[in-house]
Amino acid sequence: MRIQWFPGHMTKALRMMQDQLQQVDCIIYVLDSRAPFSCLNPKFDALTDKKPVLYVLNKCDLVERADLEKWLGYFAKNGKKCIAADSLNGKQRDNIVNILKQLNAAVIEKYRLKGAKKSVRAMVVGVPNTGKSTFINNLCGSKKTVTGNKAGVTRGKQWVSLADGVELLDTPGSLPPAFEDEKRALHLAFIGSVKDDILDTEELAAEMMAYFAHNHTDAFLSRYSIDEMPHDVEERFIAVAKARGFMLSGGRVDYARTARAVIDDFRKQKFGRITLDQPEEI
Ligand SMILES: Nc1nc2c(ncn2[C@@H]2O[C@H](COP(=O)(O)OP(=O)(O)O)[C@@H](O)[C@H]2O)c(=O)[nH]1
Ligand SMILES: [Mg+2]
Repeated sequence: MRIQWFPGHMTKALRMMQDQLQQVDCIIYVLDSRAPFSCLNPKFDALTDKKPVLYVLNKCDLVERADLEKWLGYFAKNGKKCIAADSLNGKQRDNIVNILKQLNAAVIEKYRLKGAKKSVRAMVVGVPNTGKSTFINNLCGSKKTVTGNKAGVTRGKQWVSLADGVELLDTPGSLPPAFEDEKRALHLAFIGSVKDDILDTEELAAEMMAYFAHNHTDAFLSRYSIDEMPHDVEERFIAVAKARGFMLSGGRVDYARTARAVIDDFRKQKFGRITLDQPEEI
């Protein structure tokens, strides 16, 4: 399945981030814990090469602790500052403010010597739907930015001030203009970082079921009370349609509803806590 989604507003967003780079002291790079590697956008390298970076494995509530630990270890091993976050329920504000202050100690000292009362400014970046706006709202303790469980909710730029001398800049998510690795593109589509409207739902569901033929197979089978994973795509659709009551008259499958159900089940964690990317695969 070829996935490409790089609308004009993403080019604009990247340009805006580049323009704002002079104004910020550091970058907060928000990744989805379910697919941290796929969430790394080479287009952000121009930003992360120039400023200190805090990687945030957001939505950590959606994955197993052991998988999360593996990713935290991976970043630490590569000398990168990385933390896990649950932006819906986490109380992470003080910790993150501290980390940002450590990360920016040199710049804070520079401001202090100059006698300037300046906040530390962080630009929050990431591919769509990783929870950038929710993360910021969580830190602020109020809904300062617009959020939504689909790609492309945040438009334009939004500065938000934290009380403790830290300011955050929310940005719209941006994907790579093209994917060299189809697997990464698929994982982003699975987690809702690619706008669903541009995806062929049935094809996406077929890819998802192919994923389950090799990973977390038992979770898939038990969700739909299937004994054994069918070998071909058609049989898989039929099995799920039967389980969910999506068979039409004459024994035909309602492909659209069946596909939608599989995708929604994945996004609602009905197959459990799944980490799609593994550090050892990099
Ligand atoms: N389970 C869970 N959901 C989250 C978390 N952070 C954000 N979300 C959800 O992810 C979706 C996208 O969030 P949003 O902040 O709009 O993402 P953005 O596009 O990166 O700004 C929303 O439905 C949020 O409720 C988290 O830590 N855990
Ligand atoms: Mg947003």
